[in-house]
Amino acid sequence: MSAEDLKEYLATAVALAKEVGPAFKDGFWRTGQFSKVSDFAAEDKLGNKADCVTAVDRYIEKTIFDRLRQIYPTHKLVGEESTAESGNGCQVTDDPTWIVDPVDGTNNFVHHFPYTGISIGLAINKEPVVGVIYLPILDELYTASRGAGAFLNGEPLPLIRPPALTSPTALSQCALVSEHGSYRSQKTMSLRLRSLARLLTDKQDGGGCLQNLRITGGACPDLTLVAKGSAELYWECGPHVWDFAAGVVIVTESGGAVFDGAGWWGSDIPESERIPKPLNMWNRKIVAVRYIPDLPDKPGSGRELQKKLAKELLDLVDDFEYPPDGTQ
Ligand code: LIP
Repeated sequence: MSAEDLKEYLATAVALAKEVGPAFKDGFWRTGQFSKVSDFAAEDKLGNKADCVTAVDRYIEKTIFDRLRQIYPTHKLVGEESTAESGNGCQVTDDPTWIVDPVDGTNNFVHHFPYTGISIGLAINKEPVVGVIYLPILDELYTASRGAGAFLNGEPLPLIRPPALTSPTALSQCALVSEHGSYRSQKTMSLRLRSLARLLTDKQDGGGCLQNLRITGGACPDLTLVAKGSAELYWECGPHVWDFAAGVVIVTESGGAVFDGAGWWGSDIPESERIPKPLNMWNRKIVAVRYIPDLPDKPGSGRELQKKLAKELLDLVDDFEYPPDGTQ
């Protein structure tokens, strides 16, 4: 895969995101709640009304997939609506694979809350290499491709730069974005809430004393905040590969780092082995850390701090069991 190929794939993803933008905006302003009288009513996916799909999700995914099939007939396609509705996980291959969430932050979409958008990622040889997130209501287009940087409406990311962008050395200097997810069993919710409580609790009581916790309602907006420099960390267990494939490219190309998000709380893994592992994007557990500038006279310290912050977080959160999105 050459730099020219990546440029072309990125241009395709941008063109597709822009093409479906008007349908997204149109749907956003219509009735989106569980009303029976609207063609745009949200349908319940999990039986608990916490996860929903609208006609707009299906329309956008179909439009994008129809175009991709015409342009790249041999490429594989993974999409929130078609893949989730077929009920089958994906067989992960080295083939170019487009990974699409037509409406990320669907709950925001149906509540007319603008942190919602279209996510188009491309993985080649199982590695995410192109990412486009378009938040049409906020008029924010995030673009990135492997080795060529990340941008917001053409401005290089991170948008916040040193000296305004400092080098946090502990969770107590960090803002975390996370989500409550749509699986609401008592077991899942209590693991999640206890993990968040530990992260927020004072250090003398065994916590991380995180400075700030935010929930925007979608993995895509969360990852764009990390790429921009407006949040230090994103951690979530349970989102799907289509929620974050594009965001992973945008974060890493902005100088950020991504890791496996399975926590170590209560595990007997010795301290010496608690090293944040590379992200497996089909496993639904992720930590992302924003770009951290090196400390004065300490080259490489920014990368070390990214690992340190991820470790500090993972030490305090539980592991969660979710069926993976794909098998290799
Ligand atoms: C959502 C993700 C979010 C997760 C939700 C859901 P959707 O995606 O953005 O991170 O917590 O459960 O998967 O359904 O709005 O596209």
